[in-house]
Amino acid sequence: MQLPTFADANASLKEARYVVLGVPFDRTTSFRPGARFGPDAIRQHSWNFETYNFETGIDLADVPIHDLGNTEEYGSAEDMAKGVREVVAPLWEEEKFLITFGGDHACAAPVVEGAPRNESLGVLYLDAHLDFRESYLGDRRSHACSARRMVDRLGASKVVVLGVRSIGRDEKEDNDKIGMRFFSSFDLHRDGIQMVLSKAVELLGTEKIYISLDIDGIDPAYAPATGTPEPFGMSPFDVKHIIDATADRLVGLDIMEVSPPWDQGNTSALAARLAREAILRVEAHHQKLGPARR
Ligand SMILES: [Mn+2]
Repeated sequence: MQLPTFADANASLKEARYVVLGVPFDRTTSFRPGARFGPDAIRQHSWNFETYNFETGIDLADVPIHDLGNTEEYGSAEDMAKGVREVVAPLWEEEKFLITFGGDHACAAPVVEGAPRNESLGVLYLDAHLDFRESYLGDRRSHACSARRMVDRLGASKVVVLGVRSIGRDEKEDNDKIGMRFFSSFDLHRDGIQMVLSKAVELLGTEKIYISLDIDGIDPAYAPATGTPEPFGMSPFDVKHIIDATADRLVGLDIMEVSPPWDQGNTSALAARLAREAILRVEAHHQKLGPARR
């Protein structure tokens, strides 16, 4: 059987404005493995939705999307990071909107590292965990270190974490010195997503925003199929709002840690729907500007 592509990915790479990439790598998962199967499960579920979207008036069948397929398999996280950087660097150069499906969250840092260094780029990092360890289980490329690697690359002021509710003492102490900003899911529940997001975007102050979504940032009631589920999470509506409200400056998105062996389908469906939401909202912004401006 031919593996499914992402739904409505009918354009060639050259024509495409949106490019889907899978990284089937989960060797740094620390609890329940399986995220390596995430990319194909998300693709499969992407076919479950209407191509037409009533909120934006856009039909995804008319939007130039290309599915690059999956990267090769890698033996180590360091090899994975090198491989992913090589795949994504030319896509960043060509200003493609990159949608990357993991894989464990280790797969996200090299996507950001592949971006040109002169970009005014900020990351909204949506996660139950701070992922701020210098190294975890002897691996600097562990999924528990991804936000730290992005801070290494962009600087502490260019990454803001949303939805966090689990922080180790060592990463807390490190971050007290380094100063990456974060808003807990408790802040979000108390103040509302609109207020927290506008603060986060103001703190970043960048022309461009990249969203890195660990699906465990969303509550396990909505997204149970993940490696390290953590109660008290964000709602799918919160994440939809984050995507919708940043679409005018969004340049890419990854969705990591969907683990199909634990899924009854709802987690993959949510991931696929959020990826489609990002394409729809960014495309709606693009069409408003007109084809001459991007
Ligand atoms: Mn996480």
